[in-house]
Amino acid sequence: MLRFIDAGESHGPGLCAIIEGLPANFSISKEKIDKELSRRQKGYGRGERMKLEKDSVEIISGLREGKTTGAPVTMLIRNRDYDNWKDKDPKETFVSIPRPGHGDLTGEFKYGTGDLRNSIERSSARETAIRTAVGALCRQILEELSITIRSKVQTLYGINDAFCDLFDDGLYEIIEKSPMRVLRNEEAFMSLVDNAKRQGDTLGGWVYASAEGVMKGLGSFMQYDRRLDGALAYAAMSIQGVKQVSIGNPFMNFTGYTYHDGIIYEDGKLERLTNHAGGIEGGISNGENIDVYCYMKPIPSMLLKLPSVDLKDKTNTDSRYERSDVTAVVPLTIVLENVLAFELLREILETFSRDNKEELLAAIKMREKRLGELNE
Ligand code: EPS
Repeated sequence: MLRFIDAGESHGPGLCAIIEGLPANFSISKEKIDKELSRRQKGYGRGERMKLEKDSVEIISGLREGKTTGAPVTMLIRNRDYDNWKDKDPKETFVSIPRPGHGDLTGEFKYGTGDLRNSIERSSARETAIRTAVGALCRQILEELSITIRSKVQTLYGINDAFCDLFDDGLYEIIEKSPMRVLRNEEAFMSLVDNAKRQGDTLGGWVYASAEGVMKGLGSFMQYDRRLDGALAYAAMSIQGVKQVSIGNPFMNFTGYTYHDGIIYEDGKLERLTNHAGGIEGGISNGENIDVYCYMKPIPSMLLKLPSVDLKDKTNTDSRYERSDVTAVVPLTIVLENVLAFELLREILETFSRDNKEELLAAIKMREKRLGELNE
């Protein structure tokens, strides 16, 4: 079983994760993980914090000579901003007015520490840095299995960007270079961000990620908790700020006849004429691209004030402002890619359950052989 646990606070010394269940003998590059961390930090609409951080991972266990050994891998990302926080007086960082939309108040309902700062620190989307690192390690194993994951921003505040095939290299190059990670509507999206910023407001939107090369037969309909779509939706929904998840494009309007993906036999393979199902039928991957769309709500920290209550004396007041991004849809694309990488590797190991690279590759080959799709 592949699993991980992470820890760390937004303004504490750092974030860390322990991943357990990785097969042995896979080469892992720290530089590739750092590249994903840097992709996550880019994007238009980010606040001041990203100017302070320059995320980089330290791998402190589980690799020997750059390869997995089967031992738990421990990763650490230090918070540069910690230097600005470590000597602060707890009275200075104390918070008693919850920001609506954040975990400030619900965290206090649950943990009752008396200082909302504790909820703020752990519920922060800063945690997505370490989740990205975990996925970035897993996607290096996926690469060896010829699985690629790509993403783009699809909508911002209800405005659409063009739909496109993310595996068209020419188009994807444009998306990768765009500060909004869009194909066509970069200027319109950037001016939406500028306007929201001027007004002290924030924006949400949909992002789209797709995985190409995922083998047939991951997940199962045998039990509700083994369905691949359920697992991916759970993982995507657990990213901070995500409120909706769709497997397959949620912006289309179909009848049964126009929705379902016709089956053809071509080049020695069973394939589909379309992929409206997003690559999953009956909770099992069908070999088409796995398409996941996520909607992120507008960020709840904003200059505009919302009604709130000072918990010290229960007086009605205005919400407090904490430094904030205007939108985090751009980093969400990268987080989603890497979250999906972890989940897909977990599902692969669930299905093929092997302890090292050679045995895993052999097991996958055996499946392809049964399906008659092995090109030897
Ligand atoms: C976040 C608030 C901001 C974001 C942060 C998530 O941080 P700060 O409170 O330090 O200004 O920048 O995101 C990150 C630090 C990151 O690495 O993505 C929040 O409240 O969720």
